[in-house]
Amino acid sequence: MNTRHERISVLGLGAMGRALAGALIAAGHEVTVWNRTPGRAGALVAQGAREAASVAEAIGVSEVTIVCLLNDVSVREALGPVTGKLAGTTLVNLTSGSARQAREFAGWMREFGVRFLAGGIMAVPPTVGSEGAFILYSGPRDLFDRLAPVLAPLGRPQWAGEDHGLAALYDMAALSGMYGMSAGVDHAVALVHASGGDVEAFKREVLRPWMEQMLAPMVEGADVSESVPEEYNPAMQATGLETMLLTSDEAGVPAELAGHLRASLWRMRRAVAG
Ligand code: FVH
Repeated sequence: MNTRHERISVLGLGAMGRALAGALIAAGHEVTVWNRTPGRAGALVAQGAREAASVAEAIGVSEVTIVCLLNDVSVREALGPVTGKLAGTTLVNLTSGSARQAREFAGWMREFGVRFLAGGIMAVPPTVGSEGAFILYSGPRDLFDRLAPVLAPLGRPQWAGEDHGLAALYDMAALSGMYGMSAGVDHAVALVHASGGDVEAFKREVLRPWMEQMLAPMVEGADVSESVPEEYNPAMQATGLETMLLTSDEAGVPAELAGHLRASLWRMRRAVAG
């Protein structure tokens, strides 16, 4: 995808905002940055960014403004005082939020005549702009089509639909999947560590090959039904999960780290009962 060069402002210079601004500068865009707390723009300015003294200034100088703050509340706090300057602007909000928050925010932007895309970043700061990175966008398709080449340096742009809540919904759902796996692998390592095992060897020789083997079938097999396929007998799985919890208790691993096992046990017991 060819990158078209534009004037782009980035509001928010946390770890993610800095990564986004850096990728846009590297792609040749004319980037203006703003952060609530001054003093975080130094490295970006050295790379060619311009630092705005206020949100209004940042929005005023660019064709597109990307917002990447902590949460929905912080975005409303930052934009609330400048709504009078928003008419006719184009805004992309990459701040994480819920689907309802995204829809309500889109309604708020509509009131002020803003062309608006909501987004969900499927990357972490070091992977922004890398091959596997992608960003979900929802909102008007024509706006997505216009901005996709401009935003491509951040990660592959992927349209989720006209409903502004969809990018947030898919983002939060995908993160839930990731945190579930993260909880599982952290617990696995805690278990081996607490029992005196060789954690690095376990990771390399057991955990990683096992996770790699199971990733695709796990995602394919994910569903919302209460039944479990015959080859994965739910009574057998419930017994296995009870044994994993027993092993965890025996090793003295905090019960809070095994919440994912209790979630699966709950599901298997329901399948057995149903
Ligand atoms: N970092 C990551 O791995 C994830 C990957 C997926 C997407 N998330 C989301 O990106 C948003 C920003 O995350 P971040 O990593 O940049 O977060 P921080 O480094 O904590 O920086 C937070 C920035 O937000 C500013 N801020 C906070 N409250 C306000 C406010 N009321 N008004 C204006 N700005 C505010 C903060 O400014 P300051 O504290 O430096 O003044 C930072 O710029 C986030 O939604 C992730 O879920 C990142």
